[in-house]
Amino acid sequence: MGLNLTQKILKAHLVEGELVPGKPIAIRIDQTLTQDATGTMAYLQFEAMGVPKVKTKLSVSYVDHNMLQDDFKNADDHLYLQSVAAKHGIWFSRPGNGICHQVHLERFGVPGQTLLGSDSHTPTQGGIGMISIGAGGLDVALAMAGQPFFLTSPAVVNVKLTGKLKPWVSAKDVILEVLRRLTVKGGTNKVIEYSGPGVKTLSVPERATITNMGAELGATTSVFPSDDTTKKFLTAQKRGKDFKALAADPDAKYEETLEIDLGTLEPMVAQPHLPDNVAKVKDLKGIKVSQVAVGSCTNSSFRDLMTVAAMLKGKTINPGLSMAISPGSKQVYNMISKNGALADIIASGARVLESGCGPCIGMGFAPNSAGVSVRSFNRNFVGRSGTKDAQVYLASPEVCVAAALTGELTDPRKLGKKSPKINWPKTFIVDDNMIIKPPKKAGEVVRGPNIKPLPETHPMEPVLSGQVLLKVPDNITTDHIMPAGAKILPLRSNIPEISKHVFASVDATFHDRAKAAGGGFIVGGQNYGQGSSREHAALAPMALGVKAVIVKSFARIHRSNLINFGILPLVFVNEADYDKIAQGDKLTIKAGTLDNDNIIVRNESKGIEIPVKHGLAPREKDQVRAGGALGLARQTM
Ligand code: MIC
Ligand code: SF4
Repeated sequence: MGLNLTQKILKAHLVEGELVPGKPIAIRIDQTLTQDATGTMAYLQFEAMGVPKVKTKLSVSYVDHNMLQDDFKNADDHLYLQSVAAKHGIWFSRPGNGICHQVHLERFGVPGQTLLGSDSHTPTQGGIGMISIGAGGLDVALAMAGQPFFLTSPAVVNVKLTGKLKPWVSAKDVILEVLRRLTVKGGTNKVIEYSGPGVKTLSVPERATITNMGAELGATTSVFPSDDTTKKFLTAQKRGKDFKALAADPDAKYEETLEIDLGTLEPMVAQPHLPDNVAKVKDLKGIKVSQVAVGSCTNSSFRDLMTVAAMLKGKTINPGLSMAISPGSKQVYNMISKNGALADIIASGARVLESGCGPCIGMGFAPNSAGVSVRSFNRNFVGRSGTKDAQVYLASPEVCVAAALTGELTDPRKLGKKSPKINWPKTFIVDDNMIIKPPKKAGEVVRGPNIKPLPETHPMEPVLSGQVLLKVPDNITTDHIMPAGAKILPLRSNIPEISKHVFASVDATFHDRAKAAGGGFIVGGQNYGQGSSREHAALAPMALGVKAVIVKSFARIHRSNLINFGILPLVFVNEADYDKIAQGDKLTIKAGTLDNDNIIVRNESKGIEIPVKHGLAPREKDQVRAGGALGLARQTM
């Protein structure tokens, strides 16, 4: 029987288990990436493992998230990251060089290899045929130390693309259509594999937009075949030697198949406040827009910014709004500046920001009160923009500029028959002057006062008791649990400080109540912990004494992060039992040694018993028992 592309790459990297969907497997990791907001913790953990040099083929540390530097904190983190990278054989992409996923695609991704990144949008590299997976920093640290990555063998969904996109419709509309059909939890433990004749009509950056935002499906990753288009892209990056043709066998089997005729798609948006709340732009009339932003790892490639420049050329941004642009990489920035496109953007009145994550993670350019912001980004969770009551719509660069010019949500097809045509250069401007190769001899690691030691972990107790500190509904994101943004992001390497902000936007009393109660439990609904890979959403609750989280279902990365930090992840056997626990109830959980997966939660306040399951693999049980993966890793290295 033929293999699909996912199976081929996983098979070539399999070190443990069988490729049967739902079964635990372990794979060898060729490359890792970190970014600064998750990287400090990842490298502190890597240092704690005592491994002198990384054991991967390539590890890269990027600085792209924390770039505001409104005091010493971010600058301290950057120096720590640069010095720790040099010491352990890690490449360092300096602040200003661009967003990790965009730069990695340009300079490092290799078809057929595996990549583990401490950022949920690591699957961007699926655009060139890599199996690239987002994970918590600790898992990435373990991969750098040469350990395999453990995951649930995924089911593979074939998205068969036919036809060709019509003018003004672009890659963002493709992934919005997939999100509309599968929803934000539809991809859990699945890989989304694209195939069909429509693939060759999409450029590499367009494919990368689609795989990037596959993260919003909760998918393990997404992947495209590596074909002539990939070869052209890599050759234009002067990396032709990294090319390898890859595709599924003609008789490959998939667990699910979905067909999308690209020619039938229309411009779409994800409405507030979830990426799967998708609607056609033409159906949304008269929505006044107060802000537009084009950038982020989803839509800030050369293709995207050239489209923006062509649409803005000779025009002025609507007086009712403000527009910002953040180029995905120094390469993109440099190219649009050399070919004059940047001048068209500047002349239109758009505000040009530096190359980095910027407004996508609330680092500046927050919308006005109750403002409507149309963004080419990938997440529109409540408050993520920095303004709690802002209404954020996610859209293609084309829809963004149409709004920027007209002042309201506008179908770009109204702007004319022909959409801008991009002239692709034969070669990109390749200049790696902002990437530091690991030196033979490195100096001391620099630790400023913002770098605090890792918090202590404690082995799990067989009986957990305490009160329900918080009860939350479905689809709670890591932005709810551990907000980011300009004020909180700089605290990422200081757990005692950052833990003061846990659940701050949901219940500002959470931190004080958790402290006063000496810890306790969290109860949640479906898809708890969706969104980012930030392990701080587990680390900080752990530091506040959270012992277990009981939910209807978990998002993949967050569940692993809870385990990594010794918090017991429990799932209701009967979802309706969610209603039998209230905030403030006292619970007793006899978890024992975790060998038995039929666990009873005794609700002491109501005098009832509720069955739950942990579903932990043997290795995960050891980790939870030990109070987290780091302690365990230290014992086994
Ligand atoms: C995000 O888009 O939410 C982030 C910020 O890139 C996170 C990582 C982080 O919180 O540092 C992610 O996607 O994993
Ligand atoms: Fe950065 Fe936004 Fe991409 Fe996260 S989603 S890596 S914050 S650009």
